[in-house]
Amino acid sequence: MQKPVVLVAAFAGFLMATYWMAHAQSSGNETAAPQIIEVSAKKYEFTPAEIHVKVGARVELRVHSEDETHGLKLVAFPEGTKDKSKPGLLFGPPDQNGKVTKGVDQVIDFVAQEPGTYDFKCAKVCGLSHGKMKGKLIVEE
Ligand SMILES: [Cu+2]
Repeated sequence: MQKPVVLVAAFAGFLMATYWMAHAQSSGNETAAPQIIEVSAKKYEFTPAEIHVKVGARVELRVHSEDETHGLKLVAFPEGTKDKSKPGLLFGPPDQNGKVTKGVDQVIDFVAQEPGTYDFKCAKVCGLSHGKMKGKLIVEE
């Protein structure tokens, strides 16, 4: 039963290489000051529910919860994309995307590399209408 382990290891290696390459490409943007966007979260909506940024912008979303713990999770690929080799959004610390810590504002840092519409949703099951708690990030040319 060696094979599955080898496959998993190979896949993990592939993911790390992909991540590293994606990151290497972004080094030109690292020094630019981020565009800070405050987002408030409460049952069951984000405000603003639609966020517009320009392509190439480095963005910092600061998600503050007004009632109980929520979290914002952004899809890295634009709606309708078939090419999953290069994410349209490049996250700084990727573990912050969708991370939820009670009582702590969430900060998500990314570079908007490709124009398109990116869905986001609540990352924590917060009640009956949790599934409806979502929004859109629109990256404009
Ligand atoms: Cu929720």
